[in-house]
Amino acid sequence: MTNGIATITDSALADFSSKGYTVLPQFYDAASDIAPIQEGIRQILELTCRKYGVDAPTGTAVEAMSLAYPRLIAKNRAWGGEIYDAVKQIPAFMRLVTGARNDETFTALRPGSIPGIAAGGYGMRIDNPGEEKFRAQWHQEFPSQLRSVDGIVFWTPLLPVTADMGPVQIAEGSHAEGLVPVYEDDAGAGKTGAYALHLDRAEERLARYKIVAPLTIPGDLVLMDFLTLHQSGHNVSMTPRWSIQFRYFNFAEPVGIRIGWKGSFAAGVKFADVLPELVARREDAA
Ligand SMILES: O=C(O)CCC(=O)C(=O)O
Ligand SMILES: [Fe+2]
Repeated sequence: MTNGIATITDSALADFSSKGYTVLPQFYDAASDIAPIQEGIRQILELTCRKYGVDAPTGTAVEAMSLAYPRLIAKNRAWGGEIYDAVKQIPAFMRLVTGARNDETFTALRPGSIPGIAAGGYGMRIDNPGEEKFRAQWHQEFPSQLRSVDGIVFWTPLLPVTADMGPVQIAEGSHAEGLVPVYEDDAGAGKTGAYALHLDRAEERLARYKIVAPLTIPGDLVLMDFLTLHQSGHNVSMTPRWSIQFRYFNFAEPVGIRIGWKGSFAAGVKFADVLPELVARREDAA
């Protein structure tokens, strides 16, 4: 342990700095930290199924997330958006996001930093089988979140993630690329905002790194550097992949100070207006 704070081991610190990510098994307590969030989701799904007259099992959180949610969106995809917006307002979720251990961990990974929680940078993903529109393709977190270059993504699952559920793919060590320019293209899938951003010369860059896709269970925490290349896998299972993500950043980082810690898409800001140097010229983009 470092500095007597029991949040992260020296080997995890070294891992994070060389690979641009690390997995902390059971960082959170599945029963006391995660189960109350799952129960909040269950209650919201129960209320929503009742409201729309959808007959689906919501007796347990696992049933609600894995059976009721797909049944609901099979009737009307927009009802899924209602759930997506609702669940991030569950008090137990906000308690997880704001827990002191998160800022202690951030400070251990970014010595001398002043941690901030990226506004609009916290929520839950529901990665549905076969759905491309909201799949996050290869990206660095910085252009879609801004705030500070040395931010860190906190990612933790709400259901056990199996290989066929398309776990997040991470290009190990790819934070070494530094800031990669991006261009916009909807990829023919109606993608908008951060989902429409493409990395400049993605294939050429990705070829340099090993791709890993850690399998995790509730309680496990994946931490990713804001510069690490990562993407959503393809969910080819029958079950939506439910997960939590939030971002911490560093108020003391010079670029963050220069841009006034501005946010990106979720804050209604066009990143190109904040950091024009990050925009790739289309003809350069392979
Ligand atoms: O969960 C995913 O599929 C993508 C996650 C991601 O890009 C993030 O948490 O920043
Ligand atoms: Fe991301």
